[in-house]
Amino acid sequence: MSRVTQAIAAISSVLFSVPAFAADEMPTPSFPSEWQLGLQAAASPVMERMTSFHNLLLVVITAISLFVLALLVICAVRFNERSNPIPAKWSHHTWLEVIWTGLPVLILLGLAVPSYRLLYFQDRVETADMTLKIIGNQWYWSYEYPDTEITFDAIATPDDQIKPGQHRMLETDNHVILPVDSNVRLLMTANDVIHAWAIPAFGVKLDNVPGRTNETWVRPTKLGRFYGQCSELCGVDHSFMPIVVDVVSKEAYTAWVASKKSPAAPAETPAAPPAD
Ligand SMILES: [Cu+2]
Repeated sequence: MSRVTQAIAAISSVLFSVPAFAADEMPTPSFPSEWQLGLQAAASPVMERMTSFHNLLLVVITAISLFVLALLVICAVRFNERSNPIPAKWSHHTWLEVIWTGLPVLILLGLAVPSYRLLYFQDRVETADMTLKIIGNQWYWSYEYPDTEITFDAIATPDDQIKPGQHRMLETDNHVILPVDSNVRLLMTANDVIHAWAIPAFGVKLDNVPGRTNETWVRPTKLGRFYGQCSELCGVDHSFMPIVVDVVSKEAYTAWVASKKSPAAPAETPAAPPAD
């Protein structure tokens, strides 16, 4: 390897290094420590598709922006008063107008196809393995597992009770437990005002509206701990209702359900899931 390629490899490994695994899927600090540039790593089929759609859009909007910038520069340089003292008199050009109307329409229609496919893909799941009902309250979340009759609240852990390894303003006393590689139907509602349950790594963000039930779904594809926050301004403690989801193996999930149902079982939640 030449020195140049070695240098490029060294620089890019620093700039674009990603940890081999991320047990905790959460936002990483920005400059100067970790430089999170993109979205959180996808942990569901919906988020995988959202990420690739986002990457497609990024290419398209960058190309359009560069094209418009080039047109502006050409106009500014070639058609200013000094370099073009006698302006042309014509004001219409049929084919130019057809092109600059038709081309954006084609681009937008081209983007609408993958956009609508994704919209309907994330809307609901055909066959659900289980259901999780999520209820927003001022200012905590209630969870119900209708298949197992498990219910609990998840309340934010105050700053002075955060233990080492926990994340301030992202920790709750109870965690949502979900089995990996299972289709989970998510039903959302609220008891008081509108909240929104959001986990970026799952590509889920849906309003919890009092008096109605909204539906979406998630199929967690990675073991680990995933963080989210209420994403609809719901009052003074809106920023203090975080969401923690532990995705565990199907066996660990079954054991957790059994422990919640049996009064003798001491464990509130299973041990931290292994990193994937
Ligand atoms: Cu809120």
